[in-house]
Amino acid sequence: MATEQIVNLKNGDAEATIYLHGATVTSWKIKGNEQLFVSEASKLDGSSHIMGGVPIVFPKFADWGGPDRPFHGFARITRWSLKNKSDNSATFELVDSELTRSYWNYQFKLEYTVNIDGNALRSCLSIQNPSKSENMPFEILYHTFIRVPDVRNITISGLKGLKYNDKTRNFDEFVENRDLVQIQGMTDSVYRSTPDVHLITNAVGGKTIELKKSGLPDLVVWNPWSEASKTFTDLKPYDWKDYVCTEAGSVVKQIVIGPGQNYVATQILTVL
Ligand code: TA6
Repeated sequence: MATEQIVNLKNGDAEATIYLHGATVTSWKIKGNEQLFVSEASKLDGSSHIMGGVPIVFPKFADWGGPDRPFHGFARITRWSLKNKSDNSATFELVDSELTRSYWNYQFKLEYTVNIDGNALRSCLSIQNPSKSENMPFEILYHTFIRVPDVRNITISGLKGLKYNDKTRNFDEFVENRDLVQIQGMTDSVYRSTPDVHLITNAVGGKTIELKKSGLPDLVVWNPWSEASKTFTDLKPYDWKDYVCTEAGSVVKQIVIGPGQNYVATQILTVL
């Protein structure tokens, strides 16, 4: 990897670090307290995606055509360019290349701005279709790893009554009946059309994190729990206790934008 590989932001009591590899936010601290989880087993040298922080899933979620196409798309395994930087904000860019077109034959331009302000981390992605004639279909997701003292104690609000597909049960469809979702075993659920705000309780320091989203109708909740955790080479066996993935995205239905159009997907995490 080129020598310049990370960007650091600072604003009062808040700090953040973003790797150019995947434009992945790997650290977000408030008064020195880390709010994101990155596995000690994660590769950080550009040879694979970063296991933790806020990786960007684009243009496809999960498996989209076997080993020849990177799981969760190519945005998280590609080096982005830094376009603008101030103390508390940085903007990154990724455009199509021969390699991206070999996976997915579309022209595109992504502009991603990360901003820290008070207790908030703001991630704003603009997805642009520069083509003069072709529509561009895609999926998008912030694969956010929230650090927690013990995942068994957290709750996630706003999911009651919603349909979800459970990857741990053949991807069958269920309706959520819990007021507050808890993680009590291996969890891999794709909730659709969720509200714009979810609260995650018992995060670092017992605080609540507000996840606010726009342009991102779905929420994926993932934790591999103890057994499956051991099958990931980029997780330590005990990591599962220390994080929950709450992933704001549009993955149930593809977004389609016309020639010259753009789409904006924003996530704001706030420690309340
Ligand atoms: O977003 C949830 C998920 O798709 C899970 O099914 C799980 O396998 C996970 O992402 C991790 O995938 P990764 O490629 O980051 O190891």
